[in-house]
Amino acid sequence: MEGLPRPGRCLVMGILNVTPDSFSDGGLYMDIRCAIDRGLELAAQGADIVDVGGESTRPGARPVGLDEELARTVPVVRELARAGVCTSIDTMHAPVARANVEAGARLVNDVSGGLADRAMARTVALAGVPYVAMHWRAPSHEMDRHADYDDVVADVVAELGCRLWQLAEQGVDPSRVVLDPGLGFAKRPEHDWALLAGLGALRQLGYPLLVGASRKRFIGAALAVGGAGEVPPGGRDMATAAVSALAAGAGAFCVRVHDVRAGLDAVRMAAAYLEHVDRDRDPGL
Ligand code: PMM
Repeated sequence: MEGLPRPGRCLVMGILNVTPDSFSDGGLYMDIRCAIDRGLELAAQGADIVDVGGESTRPGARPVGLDEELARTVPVVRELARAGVCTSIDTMHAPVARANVEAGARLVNDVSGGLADRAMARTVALAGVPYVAMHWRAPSHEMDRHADYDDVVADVVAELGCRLWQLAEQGVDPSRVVLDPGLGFAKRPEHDWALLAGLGALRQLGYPLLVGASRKRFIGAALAVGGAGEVPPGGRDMATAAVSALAAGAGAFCVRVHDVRAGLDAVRMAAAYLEHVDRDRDPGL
């Protein structure tokens, strides 16, 4: 996609949460210098994009004010961009997206797909940068109450299709849109697995797909064996890499991960695998 690296394989987006309360790295990079160093480290480890976020979206999380979100993200994005790192801004708020694009962010990653802030579509259209529109139903503090689906894959395809239509109406260039099924957002583990297994159906929409599975609860739950409780977030990186390989093997355009080294190995394996797939025998790939 224009404006983003083109390594010839699924992209790896490294996660950098400048928040006190994200579910797995909250509080680690609240200091701006620590956050910048972490961003540089992710880039050195091979992240194609470093995704900077200043507001936690964990289930139950409360919103932060715009000033706080700006203060957490803009200095980090500016410094990383200055150092030549391709950065994205993870925000639901148009003013935060705008300020970070001005500071050098090359992509806007909006977990609400434009639903949380009606000014987002126009802002992205004017900025002319790639835009990740994720499937979203409700703010974090109430999203668990919205996890009802008839057929989660069909419902997510339909709801994203509706988003695409509205984004195009507001001037967002379709060639700059990346879609995301929104794993863990108003989804229970069985929904996350169905969406992962249904990436082929999502690809039918005709847009590149981003998959954000890293360390999420459905992975911790699947790792729990023999009645043991969920494996905590810090113990989910190898399993996340396996999921990244599955997603990239199913044609994902980008995976969003905490452990960049493992994620990069995973997408490289998927690329090697896909090179050997006989598309005449398996036209779905
Ligand atoms: N998940 C989180 C935050 N931002 N962005 C996209 N596009 N897709 C996701 O699945 C996603 C996201 C929440 O997780 P974090 O605490 O690891 O950032």
